[in-house]
Amino acid sequence: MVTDARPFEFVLAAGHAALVVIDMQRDFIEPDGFGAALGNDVRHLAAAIGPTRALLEAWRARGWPVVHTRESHAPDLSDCPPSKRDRGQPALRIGDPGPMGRLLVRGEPGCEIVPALAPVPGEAVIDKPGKGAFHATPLEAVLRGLGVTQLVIAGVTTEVCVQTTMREANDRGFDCLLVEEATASYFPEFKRATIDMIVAQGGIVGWAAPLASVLAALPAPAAGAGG
Ligand code: TIU
Repeated sequence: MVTDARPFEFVLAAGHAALVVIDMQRDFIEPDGFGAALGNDVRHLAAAIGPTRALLEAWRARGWPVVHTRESHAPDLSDCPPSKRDRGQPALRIGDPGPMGRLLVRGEPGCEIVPALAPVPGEAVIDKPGKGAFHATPLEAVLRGLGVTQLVIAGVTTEVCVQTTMREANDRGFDCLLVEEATASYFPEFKRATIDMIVAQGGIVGWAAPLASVLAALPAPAAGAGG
């Protein structure tokens, strides 16, 4: 049980809680990617890498399900609505060539997950054209197929793709726990506000908890589980 979760304790369903790592891609975290092209200070996001890595190691050691998502588009941008590509006045738009390849396009270096968090064989990788990870993806079917009932969430950014995905998951009947140090925003005040609104009203969207209390709540790895 995660005892100091907000708004109250979270009872982890051993083996049925998937770790969902949202969009920890070079395009959001490193300089010269999509996040920077939108005018953001990307330095705020690196802090989430180490805590997310700790969660990955814990889940892998137990052989529990891990899912990674990537916000990404087909090379012909057929899955990118013009409203998304044309919005605002960014330095570069989705699909434009940048120092890490075409922004948010599948197969380009910038679209890849940062090396420290790279998926390992057996972990699902969901390419998502939207902010929410359930929109136009097989994520729900993948989770149901794995017998998952809970999502433990890490990733970026807290108020955009993380919050959207948690709301989508909530409506589909998954209990969601956001790990506070494993998520980040370009705007620290938005991270704080997002966590507050997730846990308000008796957990209207879900739970949030510190990394240490999540790790402390995990059962010892079974002999032979994971890697
Ligand atoms: N801009 C921003 O904060 N986020 C995104 O565009 N995508 C994700 O959050 N993954």
